[in-house]
Amino acid sequence: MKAEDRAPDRYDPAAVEEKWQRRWREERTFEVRADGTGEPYYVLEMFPYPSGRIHMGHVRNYSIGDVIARHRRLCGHRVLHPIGWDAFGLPAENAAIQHGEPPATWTADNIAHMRRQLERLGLSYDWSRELATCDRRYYRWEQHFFLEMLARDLAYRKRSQVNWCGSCGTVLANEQVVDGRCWRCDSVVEQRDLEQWFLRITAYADELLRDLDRLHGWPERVLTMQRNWIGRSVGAEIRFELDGRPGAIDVFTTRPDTLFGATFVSLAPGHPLAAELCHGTPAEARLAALRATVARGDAGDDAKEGFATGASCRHPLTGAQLPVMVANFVLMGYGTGAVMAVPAHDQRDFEFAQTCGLPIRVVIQPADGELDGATMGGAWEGPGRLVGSGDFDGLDDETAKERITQALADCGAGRAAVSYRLRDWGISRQRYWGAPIPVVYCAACGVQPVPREDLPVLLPEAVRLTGAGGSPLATLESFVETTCPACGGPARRESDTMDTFVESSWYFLRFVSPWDDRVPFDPGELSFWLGRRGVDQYIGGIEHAVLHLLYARFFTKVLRDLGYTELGEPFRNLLTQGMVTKDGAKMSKSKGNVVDPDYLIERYGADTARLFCLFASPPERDLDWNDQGVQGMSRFLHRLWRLAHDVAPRLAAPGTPRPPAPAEADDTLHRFTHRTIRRVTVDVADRLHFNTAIAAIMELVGAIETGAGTASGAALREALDATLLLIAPFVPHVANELWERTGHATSLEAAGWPTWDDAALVEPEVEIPVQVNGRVRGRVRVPSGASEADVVAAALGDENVRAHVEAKTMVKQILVPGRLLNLVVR
Ligand code: ANZ
Ligand code: ZN
Repeated sequence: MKAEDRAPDRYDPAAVEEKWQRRWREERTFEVRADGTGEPYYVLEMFPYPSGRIHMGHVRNYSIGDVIARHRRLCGHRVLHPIGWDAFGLPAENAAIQHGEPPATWTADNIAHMRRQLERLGLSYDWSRELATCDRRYYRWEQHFFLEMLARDLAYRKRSQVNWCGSCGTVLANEQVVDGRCWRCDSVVEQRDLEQWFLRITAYADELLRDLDRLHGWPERVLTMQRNWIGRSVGAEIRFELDGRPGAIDVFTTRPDTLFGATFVSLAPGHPLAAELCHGTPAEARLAALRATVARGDAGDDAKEGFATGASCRHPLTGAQLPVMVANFVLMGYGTGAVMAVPAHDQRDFEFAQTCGLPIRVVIQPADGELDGATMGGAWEGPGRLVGSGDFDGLDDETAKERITQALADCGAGRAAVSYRLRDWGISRQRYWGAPIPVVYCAACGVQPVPREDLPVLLPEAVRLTGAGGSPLATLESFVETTCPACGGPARRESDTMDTFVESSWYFLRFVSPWDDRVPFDPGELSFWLGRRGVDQYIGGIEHAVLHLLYARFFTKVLRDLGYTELGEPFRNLLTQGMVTKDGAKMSKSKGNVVDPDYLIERYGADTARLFCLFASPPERDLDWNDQGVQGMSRFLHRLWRLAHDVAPRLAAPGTPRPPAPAEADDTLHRFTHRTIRRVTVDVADRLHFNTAIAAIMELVGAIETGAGTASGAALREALDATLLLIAPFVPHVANELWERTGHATSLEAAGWPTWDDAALVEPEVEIPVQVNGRVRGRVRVPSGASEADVVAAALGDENVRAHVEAKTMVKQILVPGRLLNLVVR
């Protein structure tokens, strides 16, 4: 034993933790390659943004992942447990603007600090796979994938209305706008017209939706959020010819059954026809005004505003003349940007019709009602039978949907259609600290991809960041000026960078071979760790339910179709952990209620910090910070330490079998040990209920304390070894130390996860209620597995039972073994 390996006899978390962390580092304990024995298991926590310091949310997230990783290793799995840095993004750039420090330096410093913090938590990462997305070796492949997507029309450029956050000075994807505000800084988002790069996620809408049904290991809540976000609607597209001029308005509706109730048609303010129809008319000014309110995002949810264009169109089946309106609640980005308005059966249309004095026609009559357009107080959106609908009268709404759609198809005025809420993913960001988009613009040849051999397009480091609007790279002539790969003439580089969510969409794949510069994913490592399975367990916050988790699913499918993998879904099992709160509020800098993990580690040690995060609440629930709770965990580890040292002299040598005729104290402890092994195994392996697992181990510690004086050395050995093995995933440092100190020559890891003996779970005696004619008259204790005759004999030994059967005739005896005896008498 080396001198520094000898920690003092009092529990000193700092010394113990340093010793084991050094050993794991020196022995590269957690480095794995795709070879050797053991079934592969890939556990991953959502990688952090290197903001500077870790917070309690990280500690919780990574502790959960580490328990799973360490438990699986003990079970004999070959475990891949990597970590990296989601290193591009706005804060680095803002820090640079404020303090003049280059984003690359700021980021590298933060990573160094946070890496040290993670190491101090004793997390069992394979550090040889550490990656940072701002590393050219990483984003080079991202640029490569972008070009492949470009070649397959999965990436494209278009001018469109985009979400603009003025305070972040950049465009946001739809997923990054929450209730009309920026997901990062909470400012109100405006609409701007910009040329942007998009990834065609809508080409995968159907598959993204369909495959949700296969994700049995995902929380129902996340599946629902994704389903709603993709928002598949089945209905019809219907054509309304314009009246007195060429052209037509196509609408998307989910209610073709209400076609005869359409009394006007509404266009989105941004619809090209709206501008065309209003051009040169008094409506032109109103259109401009309405567009402005929509662009500012203050078109309130309740105010249905709009106006008549003056133009009209024709009902496709009746030929009736219907006015064409513009309405603020019709969105350009959904369906066709136009709706057929059915005020009697759509509440928005109802309100709009009332403000504009437009007719309301009832065409669906509910089973028990007599709706009347003149008197109804709101739209009837429910089911019913058709009225006022010509040949379709009397049909129920579901049948009518099909029939009317068919009738429209027959006359060429419509067809069945599916619409998605999901929009293509706008990935251009007018910011510096991101992966350059690898294209150039040539006046003669247009958009040209950068040749593969010229990748990566390096992000230049010497950029002056001022915070003034516009893409910072655009001001750097040495970056922008280039030559066209096609004609050799002068060309300009794209100066926008990619959304950082692109990096996090595929990092879990790159972990299989982050060192490889020839291919993005080493085939052997890839098929071993991911194959068609995907990450076995992914852990992260619910806030990514649509953003990151949807993008990652999309990228996975694209990379599969590009031939890089065989994987259809990235994450087999997903655990969304709750927040860390203090006094009921989310821990956050702005609330000033942050507990610093460093303080916790210094004061109590990493094992205590981990144990608290895992014990105080089940992983999916919020965890409320509690000083007493932390102290309680610390006291428990001190208690465990003392107990191990107290019983150490009495322990039998490791592996000593139980004596053939054990004393009762031995048997009790033996049974308790095996019951605990089973409880903890079920909680950890199947349910991820770490809090109840820890509670069970605590009870076992209590049982060892009770049995310490009476149980044999073999029983104590069995119980203590099991305790240390079961608790090792939670508090690996102290568990390994005590393992070593209690006479084990081989490592705790080598011992493996304990298994229970079913025979030991059998209670030696059971209590059985005894019924006489169906009413409980007594209880007897009998050896478990006792025969019916024995149980009946015991029952008749009970005074009360005997009083109820005496002088009667026994008709029947029914024994439910181990549970109940029923005596039927007459
Ligand atoms: C006529 C109708 C009658 C409608 C009725 C509803 C009830 P989901 O379920 O979200 O897909 N709609 C279509 N495009 C729209 C747009 N760009 N902006 C705002 N509203 C739009 O909703 C589809 C329904 O929303 C469509 O069906 C259409 O109104 C409206 F009794 O058409 B409906
Ligand atoms: Zn050119």
